[in-house]
Amino acid sequence: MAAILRGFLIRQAYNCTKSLVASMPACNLTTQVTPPPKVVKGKLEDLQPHIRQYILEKVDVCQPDNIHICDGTEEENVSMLNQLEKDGMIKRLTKYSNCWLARTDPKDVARVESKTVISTPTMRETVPIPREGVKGTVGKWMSPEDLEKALGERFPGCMKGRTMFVIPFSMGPLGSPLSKIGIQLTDSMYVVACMKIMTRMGKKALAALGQDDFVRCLHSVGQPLPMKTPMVNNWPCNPEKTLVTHIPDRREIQSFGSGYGGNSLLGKKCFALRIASRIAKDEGWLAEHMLILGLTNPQGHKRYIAASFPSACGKTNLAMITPTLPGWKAECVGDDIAWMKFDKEGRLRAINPEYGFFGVAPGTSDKTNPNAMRTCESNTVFTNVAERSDGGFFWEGLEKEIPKDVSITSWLGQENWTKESGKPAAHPNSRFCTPASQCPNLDPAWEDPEGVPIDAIVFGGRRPKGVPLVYEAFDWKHGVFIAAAMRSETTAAAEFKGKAIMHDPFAMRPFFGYNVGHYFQHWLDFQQKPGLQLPKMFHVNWFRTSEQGKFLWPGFGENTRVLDWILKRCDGEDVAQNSAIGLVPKEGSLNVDGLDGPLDMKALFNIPKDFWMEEVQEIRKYFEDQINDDLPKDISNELNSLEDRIKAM
Ligand code: GTP
Ligand code: SPV
Ligand code: MN
Repeated sequence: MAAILRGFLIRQAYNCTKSLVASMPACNLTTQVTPPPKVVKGKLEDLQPHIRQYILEKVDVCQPDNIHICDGTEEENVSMLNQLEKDGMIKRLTKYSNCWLARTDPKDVARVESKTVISTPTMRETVPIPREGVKGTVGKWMSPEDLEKALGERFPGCMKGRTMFVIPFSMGPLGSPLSKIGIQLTDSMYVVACMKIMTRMGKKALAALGQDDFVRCLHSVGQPLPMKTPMVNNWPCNPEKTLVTHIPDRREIQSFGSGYGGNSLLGKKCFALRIASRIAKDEGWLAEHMLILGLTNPQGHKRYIAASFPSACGKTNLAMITPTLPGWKAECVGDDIAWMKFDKEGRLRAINPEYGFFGVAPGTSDKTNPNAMRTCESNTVFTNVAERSDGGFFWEGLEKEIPKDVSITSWLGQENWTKESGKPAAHPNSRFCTPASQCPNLDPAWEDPEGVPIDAIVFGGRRPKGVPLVYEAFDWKHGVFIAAAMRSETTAAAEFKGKAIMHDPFAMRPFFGYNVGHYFQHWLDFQQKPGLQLPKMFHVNWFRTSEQGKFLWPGFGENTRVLDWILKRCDGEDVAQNSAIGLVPKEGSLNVDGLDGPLDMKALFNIPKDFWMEEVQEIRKYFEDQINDDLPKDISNELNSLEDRIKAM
C-alpha cells in the first residue's frame, strides 16, 4: 500500500496525473511514505510521456532521493567529474589534460558472464537445450518468474539516498537510419561520465528520439545509503548480488551490483550486442562484436573491412593500426561493435554504434598502438591502471617509458611498486575510456549515417597452436561455419581464471541476444537472399607460438601485410591456393619484404593433420553438446566436409 501511495504522490508531485495505476484504491493517508525525489536538473514535464512514464515507474521501485536528467553539456560533465573527485572516486592524472583515474573495488573488475542472463518466455528462444547431462555455456536463460523474483530482491529501494541520473543516448550517429536510442537510469556518476564518452548523450539524443520507442536501461550499483558495509576504494558495488539481465521482447535491460565496463555502461554489450542482435534478427540486419577499419592501398583504392575477435584479442589494435607497409593508409571507424545492414544496392554497410573506445590498457604503447596512446592523452577516464608519481599512467608494456626518478603505485594502491612484487601494476583488464573523436587515424566517414561499405569480414582468435596466420573461406556458408567454430584462449576481459582454449562462436559467446543456433541460421540465410554482394570471409591468427612459446608473427602494424593479402583476394587476384581448411596464400604472395628478424613461414602456415583431426572432434563435440538440435544442417555439413578434406590430406 505504501508503495502504491508513494507512486501516486510522485505522479501528483510532478503533475503527471495520467497515472500508471489506472485507479487509486482508497487509502489511509497516514501511511508512512518517503517523499518523492527532488528533480535537481532538468524537468520531467519536458520529456515525452513514454519516457516520463518509464522514469516514474523505476523511481517508484528504486526510490532515489534526487532525479537528474542529463543534458549532455560540457558544464554538466565538468561538474560531475569535480564531484567524483570530491567523493574520492576518481583522481586527476595531472600529467595530462582532463584525464582521470578510477580504482574499483577489486571485486568488480570485469564482465561477469556467470551473472548475465537473458529472459524470454521459453528457454529455447535464448539458448539451445544442451545434450542431456551437459551444462549449457552459450548464454544463460532465466524464466520470467525467476527474473521477476530476482529483480524484486534487488531493485526496491536500491537508490535510497542517491541520485538517479537519466541518460538519453544514441547508439550510432544522431539521426542515422541505422541508429537506435536508449534511456539509461543509473545511480553511478562514474557511469554518467563514461556514457558521455562512449555514446552521443543528452538533449541531442532526446531530440533524435522524438515520439519513437527506446531501449530501456536500468542500472544500480546496488548500495542504498547509508551503506551497511564500508566501501573499498570509494567504489560502491554489490558483487554478491550482481546480476545483469536482459528482456529482449521488451527491449529492456536491468543491471544490478556492478559499476564496471560492460556491466554498467549499458549502451555497449547489453544494448549494442545482446538487445541489438535480437532487434537485428527481427529486422534483417547484424549486430556484431567487430571493429571497422578503412584501408587504402598504395594505388589509392580504399576499402573497408569488419573484424571479429573475442574480448582482449586485438580489435582495438587492428582498428587503430599504423601500417608498416609503405604507401598504405589505415583509418578507424570503430574498435568493438559493428551494426551492419545490406543496402538497396546489396552492399553491406556498417556503422559503429559507439562514440568512444573502452580499450584494454595493458600492452598499449607507442610501439604497439601509437594512435591509442595519442587518443587517451586527454579527456579520458582510466580504470584500474597504475599511477606514476609524476601524475602519469602506467601499465604493463610501458616499462621502457618510465624515467628513473618516477615511482609507481599499483592499481591496488601499493606504493613503490616494482616488477619484483610478482603482481601486475595494472589490472590485466584495466581500461581507458576515451573519445573516438580524438583518434588520430579516425576515418572521415566514421559518422556517415549510411555506414561504410564492407568488402571483407575477418574472424580470428588467440590460437597458440595449429591455426595458420590467415586463410580464406571457400564461400559464405563456409565462412559462417568458420565463425561458428571459432575458438580462442581465455583472457582477462571476463571472470575466467587460467588459460584455456574456449569455443567462442563469432566472438559472440558472451553477447548473443538469442539462441546461437538461430543466430547461425540468420547469418546463413543471407546466402539465399537475391542481389546481395556478400563480402569475402577470412580467419586470422596473430597469436601462433613457437615450441618455446614465442609469438611466430610480429603482429600489430605488421598485420597490414595480412590485410594486403586479404584485399588482393577481394580484388580477385590469383594469390591463393587450396588447403583442407580453406584458401591460403600462394607461396611468396604474402609480402614479408623488410620484416626484421627471421620469420618461420613454415611454422606460421603449417596445417598439422593430427591437430586438425582433433579440432574437428572438438568442434563436433561442442556443436552436439551445446547447440544440439538447433545446429543448422548447413553447419554440420560444413563440418563433415572439413573432416573429409583433412582425412584426405
Ligand atoms: P576488448 O576491448 O576486450 O573487446 O579487446 P580487443 O579485442 O579490442 O583487444 P585489444 O586490441 O585491446 O588487444 C588486447 C591485447 O592483445 C593487448 O594486450 C594487445 O597488446 C594484444 N595484441 C593486440 N594485437 C596483437 C598482435 O597483433 N599481436 C600480439 N602478439 N598481441 C596483440
Ligand atoms: C569486452 O569484454 O569485449 C569489452 C569490455 O569490450 S566490456 O565493455 O567490459 O565488455
Ligand atoms: Mn569487446
